[in-house]
Amino acid sequence: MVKGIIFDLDGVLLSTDEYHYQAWKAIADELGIYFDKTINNKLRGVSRMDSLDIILGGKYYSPLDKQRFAEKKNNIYRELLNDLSPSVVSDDVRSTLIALRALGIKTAIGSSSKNTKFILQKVELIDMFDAISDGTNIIRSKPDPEVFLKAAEFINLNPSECIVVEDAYSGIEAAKAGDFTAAAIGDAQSHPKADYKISRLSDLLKIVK
Ligand code: B16
Ligand code: MG
Repeated sequence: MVKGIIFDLDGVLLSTDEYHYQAWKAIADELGIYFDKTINNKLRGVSRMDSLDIILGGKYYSPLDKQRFAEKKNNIYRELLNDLSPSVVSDDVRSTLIALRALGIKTAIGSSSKNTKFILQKVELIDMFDAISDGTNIIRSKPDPEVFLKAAEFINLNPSECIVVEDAYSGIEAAKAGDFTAAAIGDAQSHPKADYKISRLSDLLKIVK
């Protein structure tokens, strides 16, 4: 029986994945490194520093330079986040969260992003979750299951009682490594380990009923 749902943020609840792409593209262009949406898909769910390593593809830069690039990327990203407002949350997302909570299902966030709480506040979604597990409370990012295991712990449920909703290959890997049921949306739909493939968040209501 499903007692809880753990949502990824970027690419699942919001289209902030597009902002991550634009910010990394600016950094890659500045460094003269080829970067496109296919490479960007490899960064989904992956921490900021690990994302930078993927973009740099083995090219050597000092730790200080890497720190500067990551900081610059985050500044560009935060600038783009200024556009966020409650109206960017789709009716499908908002109404699904309300419906799940009305069914007594616990809701949590499981995101690698250190900007999670800032974003949720900006779009006025923060009160829709019983717990938030994000980049600020983990050591290892996806595909390690830590962020989801913490989320389950925060809502006092076992992984077997929770569905993880993910748009990232790394997120599906993490969910399965943690013994969660995995629902894939967007890019993750082609992952062979996904237990469910959904095209919109409200499809979850058919799964839990
Ligand atoms: P930040 P998610 C992930 O969020 C993004 O998919 C990934 O592209 C990003 O690098 C990571 O968060 C860290 O984000 O730089 O904001 O701390 O998909 O797990 O919600
Ligand atoms: Mg994501």
